[in-house]
Amino acid sequence: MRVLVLNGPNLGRLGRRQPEIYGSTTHAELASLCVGWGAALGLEVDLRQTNHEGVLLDWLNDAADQATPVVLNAAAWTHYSYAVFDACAQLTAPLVEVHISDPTQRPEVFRHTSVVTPHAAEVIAGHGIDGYRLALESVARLRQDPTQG
Ligand code: CA2
Repeated sequence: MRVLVLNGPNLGRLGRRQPEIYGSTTHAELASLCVGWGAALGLEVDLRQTNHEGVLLDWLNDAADQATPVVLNAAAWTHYSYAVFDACAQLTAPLVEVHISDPTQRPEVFRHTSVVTPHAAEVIAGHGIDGYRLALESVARLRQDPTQG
């Protein structure tokens, strides 16, 4: 089964800035970790990152049309993009929301709201890069028992 892992704005800078919040793993390293974690679960991972909201919307629309499960870290768009909210609402296969930090525990109040959560079968936050492994496990679990979403 194919799974889209979609990363939003600035996540391409992983490992280069703010390691105290986001760790020292680069985005390229994250991509290869996800491919390996996915393979071990029988999932074919297609990991992408964009700084352009319309590009993310196109990917989400394609996932909706093809009933592809999505692991989504919409980064800052999580907190205010009603376009991302509407695109997530159209998804037909499981959506798992992931964050490296736990936005609900951070001091900026704007991070305490998520437009993704209402559509997510599961939210994984605050586990660092390992959260992506947990999210892929969640997709694999949901594939076996979609009622547990
Ligand atoms: O914790 C997360 O995964 C976030 O989605 C990351 C977003 C932030 O806006 C959310 O509140 C929580 C920010 C992504 C920026 O990523 C960077 C990575 C390395 C260096 C600088 C930024």
